[in-house]
Amino acid sequence: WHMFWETQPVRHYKDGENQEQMEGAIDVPQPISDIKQEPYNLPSNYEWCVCDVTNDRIMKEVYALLSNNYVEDDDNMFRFDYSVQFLRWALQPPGYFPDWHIGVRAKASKKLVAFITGIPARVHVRGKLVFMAEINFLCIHKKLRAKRLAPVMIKEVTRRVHLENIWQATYTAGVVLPVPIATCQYWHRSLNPKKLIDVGFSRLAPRMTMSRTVKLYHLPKETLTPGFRAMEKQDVPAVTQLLQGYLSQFVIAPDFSEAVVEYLLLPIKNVVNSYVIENPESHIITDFCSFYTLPSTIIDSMNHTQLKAAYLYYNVATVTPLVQLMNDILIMAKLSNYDVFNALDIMHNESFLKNLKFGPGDGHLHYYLYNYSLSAPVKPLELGLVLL
Ligand code: MYA
Ligand code: JJ1
Repeated sequence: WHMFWETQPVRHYKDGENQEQMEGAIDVPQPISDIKQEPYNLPSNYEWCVCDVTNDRIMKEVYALLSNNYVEDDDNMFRFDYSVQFLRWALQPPGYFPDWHIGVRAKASKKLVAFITGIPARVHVRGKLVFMAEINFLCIHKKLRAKRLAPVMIKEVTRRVHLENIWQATYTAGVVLPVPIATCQYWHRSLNPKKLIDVGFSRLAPRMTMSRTVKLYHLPKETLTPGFRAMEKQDVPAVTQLLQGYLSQFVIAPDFSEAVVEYLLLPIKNVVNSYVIENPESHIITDFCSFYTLPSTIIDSMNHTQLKAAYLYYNVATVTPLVQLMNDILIMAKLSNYDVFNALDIMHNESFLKNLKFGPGDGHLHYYLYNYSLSAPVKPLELGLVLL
């Protein structure tokens, strides 16, 4: 029973699960003049603030809130540790709205106790181009949980998105809400198996020794595909073309402009790594792959405090086999000292996961749309969208 979600324009479990559904917006847009002009009311001890992500002092507060209170695995052993640099990058794509970076502060102490963000994005949904908000980083301080603050924050971000004449949103969560459009699984490829086992991220397989395990996950010291190199600014048009061509086959996929590709995919140290394959003769860019950096805090560990994880971002293989491209990106991540490489079972990822010794994780990621109903659920392999 979902007291809040029942009231929202999302699919509900009672909606004929077996019947055919309409496809498209659930509620029609309101006239902008009908949208509530004032923020929603918070409990009286709290107030709204806009978190200016360009301000170092404010980003330290956001970082402190998230690094201590954001998403953990099912056994509370690891917690996402998004860096300030990463958050700045994720929250300022072309056309972003500063007032979609919403904080809640205690009135007396001014301490930041909750956060939610939106960024604008153009997303293709079964061929239709839809202007959306991507909602992320919803976080409430552990001491303020279960007080029904999340619904107020979601309504407030919704109001601010509506004020920009945007009526749909997409978001992902580790929890099941009404109603996922798709449910994906995380897969993990050990790069530093000894550390992963030491900290309880993975286990020694039956009848395996540590030295056999280290050997099993060993990777070459350099990439194998001729022409593999870091993406540069001059590659933006070619990479945009590759992505647009590749992503058009998926039911849900971002509509990437050159400006967005330049912003999201040009390498930034410890934030996003992108590579291309440039044909040594023709100099044509034939393939592309990328990952982003999202470490986790190891919650109670003796020897280690942080797990360095790479997450597969976007990939396009047109000439090089996808497994070979992925093998090269694993080599790059290993050379850059990442402990683990994570990927979802979306797009064509299934085709290389087992081959390259990824194993299934215990975490799932559910994808959602707000105010948009799909006529049928989507398979993970029909998803072409990665949220940060
Ligand atoms: S997903 C990451 C979410 N963050 C975390 O998991 C961090 C750790 N957890 C927390 O900080 C809190 O537990 C949160 C809930 C903040 C998650 N998405 O205040 P409450 C519903 C949506 O008493 P708390 C991400 O960032 C829950 O079912 N709803 O609960 C994407 C219940 O409603 P109902 C959620 O535990 C976020 C109500 O909240 C989530 O103190 C997308 C309880 O509220 C969740 N992850 O706080 C947000 N978890 O009674 C939606 C619980 O109905 C965006 N709930 O079951 C929608 C689109 C908006 C824009 C639209 C524009 C057009
Ligand atoms: O990282 C995750 N699981 C790990 C650690 C499990 C620790 C015990 N719970 C895991 N490890 C096994 C690795 C092993 C390596 C060798 C091959 C076999 C596998 O499974 C999981 C994902 O699997 N992560 C989480 O649960 C974190 C939360 C995920 C939901 C994210 C929500 C994001 C919302 C923002 O939009």
